[in-house]
Amino acid sequence: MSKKKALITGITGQDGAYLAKFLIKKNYIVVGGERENRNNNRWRLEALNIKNKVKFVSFELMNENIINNEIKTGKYDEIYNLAAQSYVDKSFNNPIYTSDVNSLGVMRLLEAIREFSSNTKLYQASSSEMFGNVNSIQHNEETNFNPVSPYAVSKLYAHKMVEVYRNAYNLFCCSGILFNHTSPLRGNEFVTKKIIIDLIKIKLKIIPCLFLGNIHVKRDWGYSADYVEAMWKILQHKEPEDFVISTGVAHTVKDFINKVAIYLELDIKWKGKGLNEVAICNHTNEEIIKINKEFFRPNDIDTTFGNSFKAKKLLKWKPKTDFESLIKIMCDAEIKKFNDF
Ligand code: NDP
Ligand code: GDR
Repeated sequence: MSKKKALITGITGQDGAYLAKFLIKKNYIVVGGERENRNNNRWRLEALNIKNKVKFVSFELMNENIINNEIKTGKYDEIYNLAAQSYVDKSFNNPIYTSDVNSLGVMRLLEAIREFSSNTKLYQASSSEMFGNVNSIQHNEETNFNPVSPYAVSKLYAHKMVEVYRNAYNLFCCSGILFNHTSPLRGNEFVTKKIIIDLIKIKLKIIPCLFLGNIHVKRDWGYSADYVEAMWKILQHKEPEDFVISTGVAHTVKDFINKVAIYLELDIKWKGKGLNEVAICNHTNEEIIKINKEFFRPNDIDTTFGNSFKAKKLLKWKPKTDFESLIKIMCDAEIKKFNDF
């Protein structure tokens, strides 16, 4: 049987790297779409030892010509659209750019598939952010959307367009509604990675303090390497459908900090409230975590966690890595980068 061929857009990002590794293991020909003129953007693929197993092509979600040419000539069995302006906080400062990339970019891709390659299956990276603040216990495929950021609205536009193209043109296009997932390959600005890096640096006395925004929000954190398997399974399902992918368990940012501190043997106690809340190191008596208004968002989601019953039932998918194991994997990977830890 001939090998399947997949295009991963956003291959240089966290999920792109893990998905590439997963598909290579499954014997796919993996083509990676990347933006031009980016420095050192293949480091994640190097870290997973797969850089030489991927064929790279130029890809920009804002460029219709590039997209049309690639879809016309690529003859892809599957496309995984992971490319996005993926930072929720940055979307408040750059709402137009975020919409152009995340919403219209997906339209360009859908149009190209409809016109030039209608047998190609498309996976779209939708987000739990689309649920926003809704009154439901655990969000599933039936939950209403109530997005509260430009990022979330841009993703919802794309999500709905995928549904429209599936129904109107009979295309095999689906969205995975993924809850927050992280890993050693996470971008450094996301809160999980930032906490681990800065607490290691505090322990090593490289920096005195970690500054954070709202540490009382609750998130459902999974492991990226587990979640890319769900992306693939969504495209192997007999019908094109959308699926919620999550662990089903929510923790506050503060829980995450406390677990990391224990793992790094940093003995901390909390004091104060609101903007005056601080964590003090019991060994040095110094304030090592402080709250900074700068890291609060104009709008944020208080609590969000998912129900992946449908994925469990129809895809036989469930997360393999729990919260504690995820923290261990991420801390161990980061500690390795500091010789004197
Ligand atoms: P990353 O931010 O790590 O990666 C984003 C990728 O998109 C990078 O490869 C980036 O390229 C690329 N990209 C950005 N802008 C463009 C553009 N204009 N044209 C082409 N490529 C572009 O994200 P993740 O890997 O964490 O997430 C993957 C996808 O899943 C994203 O769409 C994200 O919104 C979505 N998602 C992620 C979740 C998560 O918790 N990780 C949860 C739910 C959804 P470059 O290297 O050049 O910057
Ligand atoms: P998120 O991830 O917004 O969920 O988007 P992020 O790690 O940025 O924020 C999670 C929560 O932590 C709070 N927070 C802070 N966040 C950051 N980045 N920095 C801080 O200092 C800080 N302090 C508190 C945030 O307010 C937020 O509530 C990720 C991305 O991968 C999206 O692409 C994806 O769609 C969603 O997850 C699901």
